[in-house]
Amino acid sequence: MNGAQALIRTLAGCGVDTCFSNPGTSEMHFVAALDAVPELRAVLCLFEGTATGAADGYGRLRDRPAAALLHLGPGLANGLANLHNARRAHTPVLAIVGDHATYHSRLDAPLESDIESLARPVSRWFRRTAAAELTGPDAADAVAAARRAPGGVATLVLPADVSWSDGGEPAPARLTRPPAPVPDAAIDAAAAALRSGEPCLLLLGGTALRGAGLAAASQLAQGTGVRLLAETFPARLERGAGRPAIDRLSYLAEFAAPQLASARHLILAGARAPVSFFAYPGQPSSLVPAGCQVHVLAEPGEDVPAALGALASLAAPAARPLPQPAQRPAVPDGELTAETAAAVLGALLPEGAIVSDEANTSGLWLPGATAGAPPHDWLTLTGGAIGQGLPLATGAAIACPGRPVLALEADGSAMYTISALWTHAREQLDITTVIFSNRCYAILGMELRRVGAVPASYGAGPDGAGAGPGAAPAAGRAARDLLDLSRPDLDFTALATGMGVPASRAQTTAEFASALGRALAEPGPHLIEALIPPLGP
Ligand SMILES: Cc1ncc(C[n+]2csc(CCOP(=O)(O)OP(=O)(O)O)c2C)c(N)n1
Repeated sequence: MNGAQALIRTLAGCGVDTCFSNPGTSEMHFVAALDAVPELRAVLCLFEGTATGAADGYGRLRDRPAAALLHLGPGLANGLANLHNARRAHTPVLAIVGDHATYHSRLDAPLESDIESLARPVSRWFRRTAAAELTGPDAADAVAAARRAPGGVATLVLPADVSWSDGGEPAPARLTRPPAPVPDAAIDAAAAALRSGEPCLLLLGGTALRGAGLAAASQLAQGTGVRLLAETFPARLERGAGRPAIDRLSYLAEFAAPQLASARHLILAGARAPVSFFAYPGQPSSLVPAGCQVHVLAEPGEDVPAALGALASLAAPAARPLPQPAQRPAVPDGELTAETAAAVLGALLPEGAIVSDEANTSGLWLPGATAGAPPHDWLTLTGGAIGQGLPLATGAAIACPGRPVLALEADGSAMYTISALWTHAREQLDITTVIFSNRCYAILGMELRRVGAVPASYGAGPDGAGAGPGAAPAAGRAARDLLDLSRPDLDFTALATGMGVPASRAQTTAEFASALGRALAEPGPHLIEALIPPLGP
């Protein structure tokens, strides 16, 4: 058995059943070995950012790693932004980077680069396999490293001669230790804060935002009056009718500050102490209010749901969680806007849906409109690196074949990894993509003023059409052009059909509702381009 065969058999034995791949010459023995091991499904992605984002989506749903097969340093580099998002999500991901043969590296052939330096910042574990006999053990170690709570990216570099040399032997799966229990002292300290009589806020993140953690948190809120908030960008939030509802901390510091202002005790459960997404001149970077004491109930790598359960038994033993009632908005009429589109989505969201949310400014109304929809999972942009949504949906659909997936995409973000649509078609994934086509980088139009780059008083000027919100004439033509996606207008229906995804365009709320209804009723991928005005002045 050669090294590549041993590697693939080890992966299959460790429960890795999917490899999102964009191979090159150095991975040809890996590719050739796939047919002998049908337990590992290889999925072709046409850009490495799709492969890594799909592995993230898969891992967020399955809690075990998929692999992403990447070609040397440049292939890894193309996949880094979504590995960054996966790192922030604490997703178990296995990045396999093919490399030149060991003896070839010193010749500095064109694709030679410092793979380790590229990989380290996103990887919690890194190894270069030195010989065919080591591919099995190294692969088993890599999977275990990716799975270790709270999950992360493990990068294994596989030189071509290690792949093609004989002497490989599959290795058994390593035992994965369960998340560490939280020390009693942390639970007692949180309980004391809850008993203090001062205003308390419980900030939830990571695994706290799933069934057991949310139930315990809601029980605490009912029994003690502690306010609940979820981190701004959760990896996976379980929500909808019958589940405890929870608001997320706002992205904009000026909205987040009042959400936190009254707290005298901030209890962290799987979340980090809140900070402003960016620094703004004259504004504080930490969002912890002055005089507020921070208590770490549980770190992301600890058993967060168990800690919340123990705290609930101690501080609110008689209380019960409060389920969100089932309720949907009516389908509105008239002009299609981000707000009416959200209402349509709330009205039609199917039970068990997985939502990959990269709607950005057009997503403002989505949490409210979908709160009482049937139970569903919500995946967000954990690391702020856009281009995540379409790949994430790819991985989620492959992880959960029976569930409908919605990719809610801002147009600018969609373009980064638009080729993921081709994989949606190739694999016939049940993904409905909605493009919120506002034809600008709307958030940057706001940030231009928020960071003080142009005075706050500037609004859209008389010729501001297509220039984006906040991109007022006073901002200057050159500045406005960098935030404007028109000239030419992107035609997402043409892009989608060109990659095998049936598509339609909606200009009114009624058109959007009927297109969405059709797309959700039919299996397989669909795309709807929703033409909406940008948010902002
Ligand atoms: C990888 C990466 N590149 C660039 C950015 C900077 N950036 C943040 S938002 C944004 C534009 C977003 O536009 P769009 O996705 O259309 O959403 P909208 O703001 O219009 O709602 C850009 C370029 C980023 N966050 N991540």
